[in-house]
Amino acid sequence: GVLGVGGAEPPELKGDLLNVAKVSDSGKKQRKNWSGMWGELTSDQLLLHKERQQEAGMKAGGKTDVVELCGAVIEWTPDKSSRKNVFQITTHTGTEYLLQADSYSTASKWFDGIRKTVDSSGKV
Ligand code: I3P
Repeated sequence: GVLGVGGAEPPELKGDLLNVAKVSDSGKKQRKNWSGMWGELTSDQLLLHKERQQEAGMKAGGKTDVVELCGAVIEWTPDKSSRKNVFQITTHTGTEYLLQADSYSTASKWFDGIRKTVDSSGKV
């Protein structure tokens, strides 16, 4: 589609439980350990909340992983897991996350949203 003057607002998503495995931390390989995290896509970050209430800012102290999307790369990675619908985000610092949902529509909705954010975040 054609973007209007000023570009489109980045998409924002939340409310889905995503399976997440951090497989590299700044280039250092991590043991693959899947866990369910509540996703929240902002204009430039993917927040991964351990607890759902954190989405609403209702709960302090819970764990949230912040994935910076500026300069990140996102790709489907069917060969990196026995699970279906797996995609990978590699941040500009070399941290790699695998994300997965059993529902293809959920996985593709997040993939598309994150990809749009990645694409728009380089253009200030
Ligand atoms: C891993 C665990 C992961 C699995 C991974 C295993 O074992 O079973 O769920 O990834 O496979 O190594 P462990 O808990 O002992 O570390 P998938 O679920 O994505 O297949 P992998 O090594 O082939 O990635």
